[in-house]
Formats: sequence, structure tokens, C-alpha cells
Amino acid sequence: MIEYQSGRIDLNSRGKTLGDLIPVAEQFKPQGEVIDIREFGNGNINNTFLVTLNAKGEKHFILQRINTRVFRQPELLMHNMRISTEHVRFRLERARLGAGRRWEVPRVLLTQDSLDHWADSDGSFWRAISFIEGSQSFDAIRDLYHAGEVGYALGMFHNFLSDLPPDRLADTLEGFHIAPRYLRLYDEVLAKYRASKSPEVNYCLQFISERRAWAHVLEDARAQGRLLLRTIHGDPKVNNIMLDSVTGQAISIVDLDTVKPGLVHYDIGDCLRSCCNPLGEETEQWETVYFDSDLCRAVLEGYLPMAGGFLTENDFYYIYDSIRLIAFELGLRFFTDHLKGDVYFTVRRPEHNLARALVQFKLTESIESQAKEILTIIRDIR
Ligand code: GN1
Ligand code: MG
Repeated sequence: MIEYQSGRIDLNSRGKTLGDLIPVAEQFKPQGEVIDIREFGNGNINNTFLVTLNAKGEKHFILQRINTRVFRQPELLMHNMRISTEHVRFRLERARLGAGRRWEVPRVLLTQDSLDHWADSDGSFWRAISFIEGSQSFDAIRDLYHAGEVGYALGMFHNFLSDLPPDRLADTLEGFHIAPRYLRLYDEVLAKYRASKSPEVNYCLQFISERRAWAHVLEDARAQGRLLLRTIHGDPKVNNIMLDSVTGQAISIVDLDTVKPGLVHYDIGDCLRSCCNPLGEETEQWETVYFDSDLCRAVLEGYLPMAGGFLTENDFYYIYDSIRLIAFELGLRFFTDHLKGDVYFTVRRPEHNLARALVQFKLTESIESQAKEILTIIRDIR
């Protein structure tokens, strides 16, 4: 029996239903009948679906519609994905993993015409990726063990890509994680749109203005040659780390759309701002959000044995700033989008982006108030 989730999804506001996606899924030569398609994960940019097949071999794959307002040249995403996954596979074949461990690299599935994507008649850009069977991920961190595994996964990823020259990859999203660019955009938006002056909005305006000079810290270090571009993931938040459903060990890192040249600090900061916020980035209890430094220690203890080999003295020096900055930057990005009328991040309720911004700013405050402890953790585990 074919079962579909009821309800309509917003695919270009054309009122398509999940059932309408069968012909899309079939473009990718599934080895069996499509028996279910459902929305998958909580992505803020692309539309993601899990396709289930009635098949002997692989029973699922991931179908995605790329948001081309954000990723203007989606072919470049596929180019980067091919180069980076081929490189990781090459390294993986020669790597010795810890006892009992496995590591999986998502595969791009090709269409009937052997292309890595399919454009429908609306011009939507679709692509399909293998699903890592026997795995799961969580939107918020569960415990110290989970935190260590997330750190390990990011370390594996950085390690495998540490010898891929970043200039082999395209810049698929110009300005991504460049805090001064987000500040410029924020200023433009503020000049154009009138913000309602609620206490929450005032808090955000004030919060940003007090930190804007400091927010250049990583880009200044890069301009001075103190930090170098490498191949990065771009979005190593907790739910992009796949865990083995039985052992809980990290076995893959997914969502490779932002793999491109960048500072590893963007990744370290993003991973920690995501993992060390036990309430999760979508909580409505923004007043009680805090940064858990025990989790921070666990993530870094998982990360450094894998990645420590290529980190320089300067790299270590900027780790604390990266944690503080990426939390602040994400708050700034959410708040700017709120002011602009929610044009970038998908929102699921009114004022959603404002609430998300408040969560990140509270987290930033908590990071700032624990600067000493965090610096000690970084020093201890070097
Ligand atoms: C976006 O779509 P998703 O959830 O994978 C965003 C990230 C943010 C994240 C916050 C391309 O990622 O930078 O950290 O939301 N991706 C892009 O949840 O902007
Ligand atoms: Mg992403």
C-alpha cells in the first residue's frame, strides 16, 4: 500500500503534495517502488524529503529541492560535493579507524541521464543523496558522550579534508560566515525597514551595537595572514552529525552544501554554539538559554585528537573568539532576517526569527560570562 503524509507543502507556493513528488523521486532511478515520501529534518533553507522504497537493497534515499534564492549556482554545490566526497573516500580507504568504528560518506545519486540533478518544469533544482542506514541525529545535544562524538565527527571531517587545497572548491555562497558582511547587510536593512520597538527588538539592537567592532576579529586575523583558508563544512551543527542507531557512535557528517573554502574556526564555533546549548536553537525559553562548558570540554576532547595535528598556535588562539562570534553572528543573521520580513530562513511561526536571534544572543552572553573557564578548557586540552 502506498502511504503519504497528508497536507500540502510549500514548494514554490504551487501547492504540490508529497504524492506529486513520486515522479521527481523516480528521476533518480530508484531500485524499487517508491512507497513513502515524507518531509525530513528541520532544514532552514532547502526542502528535504526521505523517500522509502520497496526494495531488497537500499530502502531509503534523501530527495532535496535546493533553494536557489540562497544557492544561486546550485551546479557548483554538486561540483563541491563531488570533489570533497571523492577526496574523503580516497582518504577513508587508507585510514585506520578506531576499533569497531565505521565512517560513511553520503553518495550523490544520478538521474536516468546520468546527471547529478534534475530540473523540473518550474525550474526547481532537485538532487538525491544516499541515506545512511541505521543512523539517526538529534536537534539538541543529549549528553556528554553525544558531545564527544560530535567533536570526533568534526575532527574526522577536518582531518580527511586537511589536504584538499581549498581552491579546488567553488565559493558557493559568497560572504557565508563573514561577520563584517552580515553587519553591512544589517545596516542596510535597518536603514530601509522600520523595526517595531518592542523590548526584545531593543535588546537585539543594543546587543549588536555593543559588539560590532569586535565582530571583525576572525576576518582581521585572516587579512593579517594569521588564519588561513581551508576546506570546511560550513554547517556542522548537532543534527548534521549522524550517529549509529545502536551504538550511538558518530558515523557520518551530512548536509554538505556549504563545504567550501573557509576558516576552520567557522566550523569549530558553529559546532560548539550548537552542541553546548542544551535547550537547542529552537527553544522558546530564550531567557534560560545557556552555554554548558562541560559539553564544550567534551566536544573539544572529541575533536582535538583527530584535528590537533594540523592546528597552529594561531588557530588555538582564536578558538574562544570563534565560539563567541559564530553564536553572535547567527543571532545577527536571524535578527536581520526578522527585520527584513523572513526572506532567508524558513519560519514556522510569527516572530520565529526574532525568537531564534534571542536564543543566540543569550547564548553569546553566557559564553562571554564564562570566557575564563572556556579559555582554560582550550588550554588544558591542547
Ligand atoms: C541554515 O538549512 P540549515 O538548517 O542546514 C544555515 C546555517 C545556520 C542554520 C541554523 C546555508 O542551515 O548557516 O547555522 O540554518 N545555512 C545556510 O540552524 O545559511
Ligand atoms: Mg545546512
